[in-house]
Amino acid sequence: MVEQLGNGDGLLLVDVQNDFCPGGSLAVPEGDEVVPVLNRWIALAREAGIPVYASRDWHPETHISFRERGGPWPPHCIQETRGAAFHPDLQLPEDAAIISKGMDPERDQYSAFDDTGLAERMRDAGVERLWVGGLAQDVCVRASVVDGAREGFEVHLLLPATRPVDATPGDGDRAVEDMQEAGAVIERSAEPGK
Ligand code: VGL
Ligand code: ZN
Repeated sequence: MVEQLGNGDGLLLVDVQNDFCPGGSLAVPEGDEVVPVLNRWIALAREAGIPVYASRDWHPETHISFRERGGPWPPHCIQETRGAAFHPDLQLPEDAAIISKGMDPERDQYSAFDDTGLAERMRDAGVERLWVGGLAQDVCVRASVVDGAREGFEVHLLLPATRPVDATPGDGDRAVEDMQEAGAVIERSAEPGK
């Protein structure tokens, strides 16, 4: 729980992209329901003047994670397509830092911290405590939260601002356990201070 956001806080929105929402090519059930919750956190972040980071999956047309290449996923989030765009209702601040990942056709990057320079950028901005939501809870959110904790940030998972793809039933619950074990605080309320 947090009373107020301020100095030392940062907000990370993971992969809130059309392809991960209903109607998208790798739709997360109820994935779009994270958007209004995250919009409230974005508003709080702006009031507090804290930095907002938004990662995006940004794949070339033939990516190693795609089924046609033996990977686990249908093609998704192909660079410059509508599916790769942020959800249209997400009120991303103009000065939000965009972190693209998954651009190497031969390698996947689930974590927003994997070889992106994000941890250094956050440290340079004075971030110590990180609030994280987005998609998918059991894939890129999980990897980003675990890495963020390993990088030494005090990571808080905004549970109502995430949804699992649940490729195997129970993946979401297991991911939450993994994140907690990695040292993340699991926030079960949709609003700060509650
Ligand atoms: C993701 C599956 C494949 C994610 C990315 O953003 O959670 N999931 N690529
Ligand atoms: Zn991907």
